[in-house]
Amino acid sequence: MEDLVEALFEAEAVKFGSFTLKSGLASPVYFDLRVIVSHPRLMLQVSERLWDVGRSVCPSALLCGVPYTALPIATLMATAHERPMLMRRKEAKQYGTARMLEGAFAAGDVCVVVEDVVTSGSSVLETADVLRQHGLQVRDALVLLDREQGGRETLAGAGITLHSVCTVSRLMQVLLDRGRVDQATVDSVSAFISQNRATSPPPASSPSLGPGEVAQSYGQRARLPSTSAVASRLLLLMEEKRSNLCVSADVRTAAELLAVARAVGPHVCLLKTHVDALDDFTADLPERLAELARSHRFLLFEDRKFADIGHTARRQYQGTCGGGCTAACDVRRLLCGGFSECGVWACTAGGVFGIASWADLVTAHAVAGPGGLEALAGVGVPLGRGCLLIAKMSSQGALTTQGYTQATVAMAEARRDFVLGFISTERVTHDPSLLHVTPGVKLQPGGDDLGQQYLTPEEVVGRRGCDVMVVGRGVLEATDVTAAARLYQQAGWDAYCGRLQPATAS
Ligand code: S5P
Repeated sequence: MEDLVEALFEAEAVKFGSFTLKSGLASPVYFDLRVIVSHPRLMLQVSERLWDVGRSVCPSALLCGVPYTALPIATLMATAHERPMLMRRKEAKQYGTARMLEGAFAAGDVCVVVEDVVTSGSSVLETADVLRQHGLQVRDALVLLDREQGGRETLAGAGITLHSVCTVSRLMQVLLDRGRVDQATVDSVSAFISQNRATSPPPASSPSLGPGEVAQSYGQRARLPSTSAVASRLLLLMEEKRSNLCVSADVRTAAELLAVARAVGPHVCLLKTHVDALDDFTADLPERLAELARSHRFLLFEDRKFADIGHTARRQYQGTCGGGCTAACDVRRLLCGGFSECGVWACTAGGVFGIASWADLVTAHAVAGPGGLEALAGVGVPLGRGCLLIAKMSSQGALTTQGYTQATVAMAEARRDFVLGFISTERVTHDPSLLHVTPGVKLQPGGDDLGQQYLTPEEVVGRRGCDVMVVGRGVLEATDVTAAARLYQQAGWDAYCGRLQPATAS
């Protein structure tokens, strides 16, 4: 590695002096790895060192170099070791196929990102985003030089482990030991690096976080004229309970669901359910859940993800009626479209789960267009219910692309009486009266073997400015579920307080 550092210095891939960076900052050091294309031996050395670092971490992964500098490096690694690679385009072709990714792959394949220098991590993230949008799993990045300016941490927050051949501190030490630089240069570089640690940027496609959304407390946002009644109820509850935690109670039986509700109740603002995944749903379960929700002060959130045409979605959302009706009387009347008595012959309602009769919130996809949402709103609004539209999913390869997300936001804006916000891994609007509820959260970033991707509470609430974090297995798989919920509650609240202005932080 020492010889490689010296060779980079000789090839002027590392320079010292005064350089103006793209950001406008004056830097005493400059790394330009593009020059190595003129030094074939050095290119080989660089690619072999990256291979040494990477081969044990990702034995059979595809390789993808961040364009352009890392493209030839990844190519050398791929050809020397017979490892297939992918090529990411920086811009879509104007003719033929509009592919952003070239090469053969299948959804679920693992791909490692290769980069020359990492500063904030944003260029690795951009490439990782494209790979993930194509269904690939990205968990590792190989880099020649880590500038130690926050990139490692940012990438970890996005579930990517950075493996570097060398850090700037190590490089400076080698050059000092070999008499290539003096101590004053080493000191000025290390001062520059520590004073200019990049903070994690919001994701590229996310609106930047302005004072509108992040500097106002939940309580302040609850009182905005544009905040819907349901959003306001939730925001006030969050402030009162000091909790932005939603536990996703993904369990098998009704007894387990009630036990989880009891255990996490004091620590959550929302309890999320998938009642259609229970083995033994019975008509009395919603009322028992509602009792716990009342006593522990949380809202019930059925994650039904409606996605059908309006006519079908309405039937799925409305309650069971005609004999099996479990809804309170006034609710039943509403669901029955005004009939005073429920009866199979008269009732338009359907669905054994009776979701509208008990769930304060539901989720819906925008994919079916406004008709689906209209139908749901027709049922939910008179009952004082709310809906979260799914804007950006947490799973790898999710098809919630930027255009789709924008259309979802537009649909939400047209039904503000029903839509209180979004399910999204990042903020998709500046509007502080719309909530961002984020699944895929764990204290340790990473993922599962089916494409779920986890970010930390600090990343989701602190950096990305989301409002509620959804935690399932992070809590449910703990030996002490209550203690785990308390831990997540604290982590989420700390992240929220950290992002507020000092004047409003509590
Ligand atoms: O994009 C999404 C949307 C949702 S609602 N990604 C998700 O993971 N979810 C839900 O959040 C998912 O259905 C599950 O109930 C929960 C995440 O659970 P965990 O165990 O992975 O934390």
